[in-house]
Amino acid sequence: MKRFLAMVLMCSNTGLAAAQISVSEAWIQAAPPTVSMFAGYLIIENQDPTDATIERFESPRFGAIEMHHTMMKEGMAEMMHQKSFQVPANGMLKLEPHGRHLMLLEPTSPLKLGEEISFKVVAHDGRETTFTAIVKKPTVE
Ligand SMILES: [Cu+2]
Repeated sequence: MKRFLAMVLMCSNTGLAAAQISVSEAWIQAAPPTVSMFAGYLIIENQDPTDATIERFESPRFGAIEMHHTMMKEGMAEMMHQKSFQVPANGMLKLEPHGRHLMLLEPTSPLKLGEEISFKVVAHDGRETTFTAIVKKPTVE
């Protein structure tokens, strides 16, 4: 019973039309000032019992945002443009280096290290959420 109450309280924070997609660990790979194309990475979670099709990302900081998937083709890494990203029901999708990522184009001005940039992500069924991504150097693996 206690647990149920806690859940109700948590849900009531976001209201009835709770955003059932959420984003965490969003970051943008820092690049030299001459670069005008950036890669963004994040985790999208889908708390809904149906799959989510991510249709687009928006940010006032970029003129265009594409969804890409890096794949190996004959030994060469190639970026494939994706029309959407699928996030499984009650599951998550991780965008990470060497895999799926956001391609951030036409920045309004050079990105600064440590800058926090706001985004919106929209799914096919109208579900959307906002999030912030930080510009940082990749951690060495
Ligand atoms: Cu790309």
